[in-house]
Order: sequence, then structure tokens, then C-alpha cells
Amino acid sequence: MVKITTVKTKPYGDQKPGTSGLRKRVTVFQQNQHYAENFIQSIISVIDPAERQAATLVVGGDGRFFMKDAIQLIVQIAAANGINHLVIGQNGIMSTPAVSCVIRKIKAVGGIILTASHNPGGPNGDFGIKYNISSGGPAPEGITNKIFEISKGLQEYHICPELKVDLSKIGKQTFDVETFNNEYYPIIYLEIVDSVEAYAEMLRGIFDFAALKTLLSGDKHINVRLDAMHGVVGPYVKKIVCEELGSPANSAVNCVPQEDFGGHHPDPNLTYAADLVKTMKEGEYDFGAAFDGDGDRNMVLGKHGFFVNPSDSVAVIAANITSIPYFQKTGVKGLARSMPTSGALDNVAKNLKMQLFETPTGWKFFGNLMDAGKLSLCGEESFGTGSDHIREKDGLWAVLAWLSILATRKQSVEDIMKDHWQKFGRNFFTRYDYEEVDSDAANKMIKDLETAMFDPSFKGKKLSSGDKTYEVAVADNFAYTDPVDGSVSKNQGLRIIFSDGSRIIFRLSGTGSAGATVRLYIDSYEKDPQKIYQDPQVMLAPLVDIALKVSQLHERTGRSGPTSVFVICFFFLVAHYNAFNMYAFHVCVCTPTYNAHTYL
Ligand code: G16
Repeated sequence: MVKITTVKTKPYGDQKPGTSGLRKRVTVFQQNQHYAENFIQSIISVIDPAERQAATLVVGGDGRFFMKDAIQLIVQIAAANGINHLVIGQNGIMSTPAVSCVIRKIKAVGGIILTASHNPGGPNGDFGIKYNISSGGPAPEGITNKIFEISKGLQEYHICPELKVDLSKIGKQTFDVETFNNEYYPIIYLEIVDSVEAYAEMLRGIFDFAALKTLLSGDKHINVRLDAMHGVVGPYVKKIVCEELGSPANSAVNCVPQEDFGGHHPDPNLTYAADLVKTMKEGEYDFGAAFDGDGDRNMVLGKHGFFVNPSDSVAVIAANITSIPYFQKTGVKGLARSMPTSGALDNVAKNLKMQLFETPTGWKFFGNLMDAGKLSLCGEESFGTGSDHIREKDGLWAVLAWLSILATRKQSVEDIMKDHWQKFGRNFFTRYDYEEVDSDAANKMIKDLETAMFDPSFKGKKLSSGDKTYEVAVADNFAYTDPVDGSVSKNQGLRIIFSDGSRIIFRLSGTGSAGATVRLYIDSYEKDPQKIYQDPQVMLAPLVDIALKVSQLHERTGRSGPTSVFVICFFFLVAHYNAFNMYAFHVCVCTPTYNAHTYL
């Protein structure tokens, strides 16, 4: 019989979930007394007490440092609060898309995911706790606000400190729990499940595995290279792509999840997946992909490292959607992208006469549209692609979607992309990140820019760089009214939209763990077939220049410029030296701690 203890605590004021859960440094969770316990109690408190006894909660994470400790706390606090049934991935491992899949499959009340996504791990890295609801998707703002309100007033939490679950053994473990508050929670069932199986089973029903097997291991197979970046997706890639679809063992690398992701940043972009980019450039592999820590993000590369911009990736999948059997069955109900994502998907939607939704950043905004049967396929510039098969973005799903297209079209990634641009035109797109800048300075910059943009004279203004001039057509702070429940989300990013459709967007990230991260996005459409192969840096340089001038971003944040350690950015800085000073150039090459990324 395990006892329930009520522990006195003091509330913290900073437990507001961001774009995707609460993300902080590990040290914040470890060193502040009851910090993790408070937040877990606040999550459990939003589950109606009347529902708890019949409810099942799914728990899993990306394997990062502190995950196993947090899972024990979740089990202990859930049990003390009357949640009788928990389903947990073996060794705590379960990718974010797999948690979403399992919640839906077993009709759980929700799930708790232990991840800080693509942020680094280890004792000095980041940790995160995220609550997903019964649809399988991240809790919407109404619920995250409630969690935050509870956390701000929390005076005590309930816990069964003696309850210890063995995470390694697949099967059921049961515990008797004492009576609490005159209620009786007799037995707690803890079920440790295979981390991959339910998810693999779901994918078998979505894709044509026989066709994928021929593509990956038939007589004329292609060679693929998948980099799990020591995150959670490794066991999924091994089981599904190697064992089941027959891709050779050397096609999957970094497949053992590690608490510190091997000391690397588990972020699938050109900077942090540099090893994959290098290998792909050598030309041995036809298709490459990398995943983030929790397996919901993906980056797709073609032979010789041909980079598929995530905004283009979802557009290509939309344009070739009949290559995926799932959509042949369900039809295509609608498409969606987050506001800063390039308009590449809009061009497909227009051409194929599909409805398109533009939502704020955050996968949670797609959920309502999917539940209402309005949305089938969506994507974000932040390397997220997915569909209504679950309610999270799904890295491995996106890779199998691309492989299905390759199997159908029998073309290279590069040729598919180029054909796409010929048909639909090309959106040149880039994003600059300024991480860990001073929060006050970042907030003030955004506020002052907004004031300037809201001046009546701003609309119609002509902004120039070199021989290019753009006329401001729209200047606003993006607000979204959910078409399903009418809820309104304001202040989702400053947009300057020009008369030719080009866009400059500024917003503060909601996923950083320290200071503020300013994101600058540039999107520019070109339909002239003669121009679509031009150097993206050249195409976007005038808009970058205008964005920096109009916002005074560098001056206001004390940063010297977008800095990066990867080659594309390096060439960019050399080619556009005038936009940056020599100091910025040195910082770029020498100081990788300034993590400004350029995705082109
Ligand atoms: C989360 C969200 C995404 C969002 C991304 C970046 O992804 O699920 O929808 O695009 O954060 O958000 P921000 O620009 O606010 O940092 P993940 O993979 O980090 O969970």
C-alpha cells in the first residue's frame, strides 16, 4: 500500500507554457524546490476530478537528461491525484508523434511529453514538459492558460513518494494506493509499452509499405541516409525503415537516444545536421533526412545535399498527395501553414482549388481544424510537416511521404523540386534567429516597431534597398480567429506585406529557455521561370536590408548581425558584406554561441 502525502509548496510565477509546453534549463527544474512537482500538479489539476478514475494518461519523452526523474514524479503525482492508469513508453522513450498516436489509439484523457524538442540536452541543457489533450494534440491556449493560472496560486501538491515504476520492463505493474480525502483509489495500473509498435502499425495503414520496400531495398533501390541525431527517433527509424522496409543498417545513423544527444544540438537544419549535409554532398546517397530530439521535426535533403526548404516540403507533398494511400481514402479536406511559413503552399492550394488556412505559429492551432474535418495536411517553416493522422507534426511520416513521392514519380528530389517551382513559381524564404538576447531590449524593439508600423503614413510607404523598391500594402500584428471555436489569438507577429506579396515578419519565439529569441522571416515570390534558379541570397538581400533598417534590430539588441557557423550563411556574409560589418563577420566564424540561423 503506497501512501499519499500532501506537500506544502510556494507558487512560481514563470510556469507559463510557451509555443509548445514549459521549457527551461535543466537546472531550473532541478535546483528550484518543487519546481517540476508544481508544474506537474498544475497539469493534473486541469483534468476534471470526476474523470480521473476512468482516465488513462500517456507518458513518454525524448530520452533527454532528467526525463526519467520527471516520469517518476508524474507517476507519483498522477497516482496521488486519482489517475488510475498510465501508459508509458519503455525506458520512458516515446516520440512526440508516437505519444499523439497512442493517446488517440487508446482514447486516453491526454498525455505528458518530456521534451525540449530541438534544444540541447544534458545537465546544462534544456528540459521541457508538455501536456497534450485527448485529441492527441498539444493543449490549446485555453488549457495552457488554465495550467498557468493554477501554477501561480499553487500552495500544495499531492504525491505518492514511495511509488517507483520500473521503466525497463514491458508489461503491467499494479500498486495499491491508500484512501485520500475520503475517496478511494484502490489500484494504480502502470503499463510499460513498446515505444514503437503502435506508431509503426499506424504508418502501415497510411503508406504503401510494399512500394516503399521496393524503393528502399528492391533491385533498383535508392540509397538513403537518415540521421536521428541521438534523439528519440532512432529506434523508430531502425525498426521501420531498416528492419521492415529493408534499408541497409548503414542508412541510419546516430540511432541510440542519448541524454545529451551526444553533446550535439538535436536540431535538423543545415547548421546542426552539418555531418549529414557533408555526407550527402559526397553523392553516395540519393535521399537524406534528419530529425529533432523528440522526432516531430524533419529536414529533407536530395543527392549532393540539395536542400528542401520546409515551406517547400509541405507544398510538394500537397501537390503530390495522391502518392500517399491514406489521402486516397480520406480525400483532402484542406491545407494549412503557420503565418511566417512561406506562401509556397498557398500556390498549390490555389492551383488545386483547395482551402488554405493561415494560423499562428504553434502546432496546437492546427488541431481544431483537423478535429472539425477542415484540414488534412499542414506544415511550418520550422521544419514541421504533418497531417490529420495524428495531432502533432511527424518527422518520420514526412520522410515516408517524400519517399512515397519518389516511388511514384521515379525522379530525384532535386528534379521534383525544380518541376514544382516551374509549375507553381518559387517562394524564396529565409529566417534569422537572434537567440538569448536581452528580453527587455527585444520587447521594446518589437513595441517600437509596432508603433512605427501602425502610424497611418506607414501604409503606402516605399522602402528601398539598392535598385529595389517595395511599397507597403499591409502592416499589422497578426491576429487569428479560430474558425471552429471563434477563439482569438492576438499579437502573433508583426507583418509588413508589400504590394508584390513579399513579406517581412518579426516575432518573438515561444520556445527559448533563456532571454528572448527574435525571429526575422523573409518571404518573396517569383513566378518568372528565368529567375527561379537565381541565388536566394541575391534575391532576398534587399528585403533583409530593409528589414534590418526598419527594425534597427542590430542596434536595438546589441547584436552585430545574423551569425552562423554554417557554409551557406558564410557565403551570404561574404556576398553581402555591406549589410554587415567586419565585426559581425568575425563573430559569425568564431563564435558559435551566437546562434543565428539562415535557412535558404
Ligand atoms: C514548436 C511548435 C511549432 C513551432 C516551433 C517554433 O515546435 O510545435 O509549431 O513552429 O515550436 O516555435 P517558436 O518560433 O515560437 O520558437 P517544437 O518542435 O519546438 O516543439
